[in-house]
Amino acid sequence: MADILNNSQQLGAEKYPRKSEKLIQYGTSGFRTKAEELAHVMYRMGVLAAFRSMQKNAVIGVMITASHNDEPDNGVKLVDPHGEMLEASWEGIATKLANVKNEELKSTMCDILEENKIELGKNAMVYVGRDTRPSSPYLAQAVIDGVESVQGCVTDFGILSTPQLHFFVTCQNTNKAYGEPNEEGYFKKLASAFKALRGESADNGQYQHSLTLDGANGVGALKMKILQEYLGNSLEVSIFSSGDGKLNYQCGADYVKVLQKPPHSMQLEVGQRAASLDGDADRLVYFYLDTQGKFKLLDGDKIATLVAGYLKKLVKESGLNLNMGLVQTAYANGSSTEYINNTLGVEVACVPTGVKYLHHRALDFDIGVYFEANGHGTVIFSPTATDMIKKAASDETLPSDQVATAKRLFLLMDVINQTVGDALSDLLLVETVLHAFGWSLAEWDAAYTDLPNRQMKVSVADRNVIQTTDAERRCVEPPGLQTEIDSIVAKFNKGRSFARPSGTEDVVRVYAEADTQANADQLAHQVALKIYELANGVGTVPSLPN
Ligand code: G16
Repeated sequence: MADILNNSQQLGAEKYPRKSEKLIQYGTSGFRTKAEELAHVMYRMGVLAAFRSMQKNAVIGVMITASHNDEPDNGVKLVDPHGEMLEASWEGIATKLANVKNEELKSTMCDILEENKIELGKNAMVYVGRDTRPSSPYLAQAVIDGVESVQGCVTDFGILSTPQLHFFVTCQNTNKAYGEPNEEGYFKKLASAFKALRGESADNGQYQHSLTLDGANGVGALKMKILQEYLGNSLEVSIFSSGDGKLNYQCGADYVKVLQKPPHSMQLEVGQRAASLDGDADRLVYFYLDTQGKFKLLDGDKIATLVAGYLKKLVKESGLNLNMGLVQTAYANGSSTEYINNTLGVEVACVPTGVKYLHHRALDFDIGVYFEANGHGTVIFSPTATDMIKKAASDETLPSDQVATAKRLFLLMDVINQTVGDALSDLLLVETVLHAFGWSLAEWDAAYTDLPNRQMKVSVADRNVIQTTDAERRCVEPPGLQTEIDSIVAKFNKGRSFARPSGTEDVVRVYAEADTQANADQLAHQVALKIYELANGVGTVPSLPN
């Protein structure tokens, strides 16, 4: 054992040394920063993934991506046995291992093994995937070296979307009950359920089966091309930003959501149905131009309400007694929450940012729908719900229309990647619901009108000086900041605003909504200025959005 750890420390120190004293934290979605600062973190996360695999006696995933961040950034996150994000208590372990001095690597590894009762030498298997960033192959090699340094085995899947890796891990750890742990298994499962749900006719009412897709110049564009082969004529997708430009640059779901405009290179016609993926294809937003040529965004809140409304209808028609809940974050538009409560009649829960929190809360329901406003989310069915739907779908004693609806629900479960938010699977889900309702995007959009809103970023010396509570809706640090925010908000009709430190970028994020766009902009700006003043702003003073 000592030999293995000695060698591992030596390789780490020689090939992937920690070169700076800068602290790096396991954040909203793993470690994220400039790619050149990450080699030692990757190596150490390879080691940690192998330890976690030994502890759980299951496959663990490691994804190398910085998702929506700019191309020079990169990141790494670990995927736990059921395809979920790494357990919270291990985030602290990961942060510790990533930050110890080179010469403390061995003793820290020993501590981790001892404290978690892990037997070094047990089989370890780690699945590795990476996005399309130029820095990703080298960083993936660092992870692989880390796993192998403690005698773990690796399956290197090369370029994958983040949700594909989650899917593969789940498939393998369920002995393939969830599907085949490879690309073919993934595409076949999604596409065949989608085609079965679509039936004979690809069009229905106002719904036409052609879609314009912004691939963010990332892995989503590559994978959509493959998915299209499995979809055949059931859905025609024209792909923009398919890899000819820089990743996430003037395109992608984050650009479209935050700036509330179409990707730079896309010329839209009135009514044309368009969607954007993000850099690792786990987020999805839709958009179109209305009859006045005005840009209209259908974000994660709109996707959640569309999907929850449809599922509620199917559950009712199938006669099954299943409860449903919808999980959001503070970024959810106030109008969406009101619509879910008052019109859909579905229970709403609010949790901090990060799919790990949403997923966890969604487990409390028979059917848990969770989406962040940025387009990251999915639907999960409890084992009881899965069982009941499966039984009803083949229960000959039930009326035939109830059986048919249960069959639909059963197929929908296969279109949905329940392991994590998945833009490609979510896209097929949205297309299925629109097809079933025979809706254009305008008809979908008509359910409720978003309150005008604005997001801003503020650079501060240390973003951790902002501490929040109440699912990030209120600041408790620095002292006095929340009182100031409250008095600014009070000046605006329908005003709401909050600030929180990002877990993926070195900024503080500000969200504001109000009765008009001008007021939402003003509100966001005034709160941003207050943060700049009270939380040691650095660089350019935030300016009014234009
Ligand atoms: C990640 C997380 C999301 C989160 C987003 C922004 O998305 O998976 O849950 O909403 O970061 O987080 P923050 O505001 O803390 O920076 P992605 O798509 O970048 O992986």
